[in-house]
Amino acid sequence: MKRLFWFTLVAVLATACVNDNLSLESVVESPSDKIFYASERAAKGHLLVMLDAPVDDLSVEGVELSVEPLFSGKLDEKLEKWFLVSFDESLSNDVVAEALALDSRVMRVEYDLPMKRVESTKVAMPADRPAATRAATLPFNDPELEWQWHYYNDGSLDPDLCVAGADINLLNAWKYTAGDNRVIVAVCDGGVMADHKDLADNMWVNEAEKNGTQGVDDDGNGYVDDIYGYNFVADSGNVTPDAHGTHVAGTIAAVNNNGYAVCGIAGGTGGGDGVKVMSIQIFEGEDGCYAHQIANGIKYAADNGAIIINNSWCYEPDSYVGDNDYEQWDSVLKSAFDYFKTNARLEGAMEGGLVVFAAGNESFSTSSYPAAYHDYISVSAMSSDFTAAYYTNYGPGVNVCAPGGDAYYGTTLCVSSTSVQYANSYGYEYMQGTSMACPHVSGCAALAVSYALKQGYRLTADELHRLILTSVHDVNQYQTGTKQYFDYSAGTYVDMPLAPYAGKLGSGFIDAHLLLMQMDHTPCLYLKTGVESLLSLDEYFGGASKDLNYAECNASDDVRQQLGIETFKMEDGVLKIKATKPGSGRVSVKAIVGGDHVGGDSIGGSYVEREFEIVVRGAVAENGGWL
Ligand SMILES: [Ca+2]
Ligand SMILES: [Ca+2]
Repeated sequence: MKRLFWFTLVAVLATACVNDNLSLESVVESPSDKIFYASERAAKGHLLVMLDAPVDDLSVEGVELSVEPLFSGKLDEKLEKWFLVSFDESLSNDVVAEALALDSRVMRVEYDLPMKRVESTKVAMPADRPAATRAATLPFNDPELEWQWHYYNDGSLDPDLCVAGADINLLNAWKYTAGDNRVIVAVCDGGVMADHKDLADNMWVNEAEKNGTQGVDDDGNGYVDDIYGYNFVADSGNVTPDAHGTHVAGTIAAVNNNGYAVCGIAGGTGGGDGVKVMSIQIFEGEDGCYAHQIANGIKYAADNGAIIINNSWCYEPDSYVGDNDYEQWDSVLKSAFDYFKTNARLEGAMEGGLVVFAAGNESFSTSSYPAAYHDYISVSAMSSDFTAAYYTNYGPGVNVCAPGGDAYYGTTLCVSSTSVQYANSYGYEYMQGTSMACPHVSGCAALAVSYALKQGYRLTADELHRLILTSVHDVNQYQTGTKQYFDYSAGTYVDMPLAPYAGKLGSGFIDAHLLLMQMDHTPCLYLKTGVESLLSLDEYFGGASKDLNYAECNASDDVRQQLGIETFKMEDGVLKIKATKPGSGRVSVKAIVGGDHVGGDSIGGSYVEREFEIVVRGAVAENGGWL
């Protein structure tokens, strides 16, 4: 089905004769204009109805209706208008919908559609693999970190298929923060395995429920036994572990520095300081939630403290032609996201909620919806060499790119993260997909909010959205030539031209370190390891370089040592710098404005000092979009 069927808009023109001399034409809305998402796939026995005011006498002749509010707890003016209208499952949705639409108090009738999972591919663990020999000193002791090229890629894991810098630059970001346990990220996906050895410490825990009475809503939030989140498929506090949801959760917040398995982007330093994952379970085995259940999950996330929501699901492809279309339909899901965007907050750090989506894995030339909607971030996927992953959706609606892995490059060049842990399993595994790229962006967002807490910054969700889309490097220059993948329908390897992806993977690939530096308003200067660079700093001093005298540049002994700095001086108005070790560090440059000296007997200028973050990466292509 290319497009969800909906009733044809029929504007009925009615002519009313007001008096003999005057006739007025008015456009009367047809009842069927109020009906949305009519589909055979919709849930039977209920419809989602928006009423302009609560009524107790909604009726359809010959049908027993039950009408109850669709949302509970705190409501905004839109959510309070939504009702779940139930009737016998043997009745036709169409007949009931059309009868309801005749009631003038009914504003909309929505069929309750099942949502589609953004399928991601699990890739078998390699039986044996050579030891990773990455040169960087890793800050945490988790054994899998060496293999998590998507966090830090120096090109060494595979000389042909890994390119240094195709990562989220996480090691440099971790120098500033690795998380804060006040930040809660909702994972709207299959259930997260809450007792996983590498996740348990970073699960959001509803303490009142954990220490409460089974079968009782101890905290009065409307949900019984919701300890780690809620299972919206089964309407139960029993969140059932799912490999996909657990993998996504691990990328955001697997426990760092516990000597076990993998690292998470905002998983802390091992001291209980990782961000927290809340499981909004919307898939269970083959079963998925309907729209009204997901909508309640989104509201639950906001009401219970989450400020970022990571989504790996979508409407059927091609459901919408654009944002106006999405807004016009004004679905129960959009109402819930509007609520999340407005009501989610973290006291002292962030106002509003950030919505992050996987762009989809159909190799379509547009993002799926709701991902594509401009209020949400839609994430495309790249491989370990910067090229578009063969499955990624691209083009209009896609906002930013992140590593998602590529099975045709080999198992170990997929994304490594936690998975459902059985008695003899590793507890982690490799997967590929935009579902894996998406939590890289949510994880970076969680780091940003953690950094805001640390620095005393206050963010709005819109500011964070903007910061994320601009904390990127160019990915387009790598979309040339072809790469290979296996086409199952054709039964053969095919060449995939990369040019169609240029300019269509979003603003660029996300850089966690750059995101934090942007929050500090600290410019980053990118250097290639072992190469002497000459950098003009004019733009950072107001562009008046000719009138500036650079007095001095400063780097601490620590920074000089960490980066192996061999040259670092101002010469002829430019910074001459050479560093021999990958990493990052803060330096400062002082200039004199309005003279060649400051103070003294003759008229002089004044000092202007600026800090810069030096970022040294290995084997980056010349002018590889870094400088
Ligand atoms: Ca509860
Ligand atoms: Ca770990």
